[in-house]
Amino acid sequence: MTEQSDVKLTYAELVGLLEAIFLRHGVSGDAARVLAANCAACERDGSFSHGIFRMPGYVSTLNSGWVDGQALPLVEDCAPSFVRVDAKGGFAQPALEAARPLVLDKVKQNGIAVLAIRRSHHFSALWPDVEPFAEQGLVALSFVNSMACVVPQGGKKALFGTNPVAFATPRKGRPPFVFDQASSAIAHGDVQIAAREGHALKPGQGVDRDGQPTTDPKAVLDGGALLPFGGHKGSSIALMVEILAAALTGGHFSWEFDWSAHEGAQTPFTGQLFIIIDPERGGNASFEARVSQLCDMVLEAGQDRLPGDRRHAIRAVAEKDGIPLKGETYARLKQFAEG
Ligand code: NDP
Ligand code: PYC
Repeated sequence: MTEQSDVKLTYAELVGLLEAIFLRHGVSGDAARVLAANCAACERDGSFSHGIFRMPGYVSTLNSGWVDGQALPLVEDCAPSFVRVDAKGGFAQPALEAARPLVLDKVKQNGIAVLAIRRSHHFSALWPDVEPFAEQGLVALSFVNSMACVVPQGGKKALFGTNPVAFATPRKGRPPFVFDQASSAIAHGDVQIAAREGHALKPGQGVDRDGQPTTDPKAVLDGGALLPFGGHKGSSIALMVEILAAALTGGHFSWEFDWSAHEGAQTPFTGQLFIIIDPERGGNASFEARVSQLCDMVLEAGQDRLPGDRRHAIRAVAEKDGIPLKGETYARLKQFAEG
């Protein structure tokens, strides 16, 4: 195999390579392990806008001093069903890991827990944050705000982040049902990919720096903005995410942080909220079977596929054949890891 030929890595091999990159760029051992697993899972599952495509952004952000890779999250037990975490300028996923045992304990005791993370950087997909809860039989919702690049419906000024919402629930006989979607018409990562690969956006996804509709991803990235999905409805969901992920947690709104002194910084410095529910407390012993039945009905009613089906199909192939990487991408990752 030459450096330029395409390669296939196992999930464990990709995690190891990404972990080495995080460690080499100043991330603590615990955080490097969590971030590497998260990013490798995105690549394995075909979440390409948040897989290894993001590694140069992680590296340039760490080099810029904008994020603290060594941050030790402070977990506070503040009410029977409420956990707060100050991520102290570090990444959100290690903050979630630090809080997980207390959150699970509260769900067990009380049937529900809220986890509010503030002063955190989230640069990934949300499904890896919620899916593990559903694998443990719990229902999980999460909200994160990002950087101001979305104009409210009918507005001119980018105010909201791309603000995704993710939902996960167990279902009988199948992997959890999970959806994970931005509240913008397209994720910022996909605009970057379209610009790199020379694809046009769909009409209704973005505006240029003069507020005029455009399908040119470069015009969106060069002073333009994205639109919410579904007009005023997506705009309200983006607003709700700002309230839950920032106002409620004590994190920054998407327009509030200033990273201009940190050249190369790309990770939004905001907040994240989780709501975790034990469905058994609903008193319906057949909850998981009911979810499965509903999913079947959606397909029977004519929907092509369910959210998560594409990811699981790509995951199954990757688990059998390995995770494919372009040779030049692999070489670049090795360079990040080894210098
Ligand atoms: P998509 O529009 O690609 O997909 C959204 C959801 O819909 C997924 O669960 C997907 O399942 C499902 N889906 C897609 N197409 C269909 C279909 N035809 N039928 C049924 N279900 C379908 O995602 P977005 O572009 O909105 O977001 C991409 C990623 O970007 C997300 O993971 C999000 O978390 C991330 N993001 C992160 C941000 C951050 O601040 N950290 C900010 C914004 C976005 P499947 O995966 O199986 O295709
Ligand atoms: O794809 O919109 C996005 C995004 C923002 C922050 C991380 N991903």
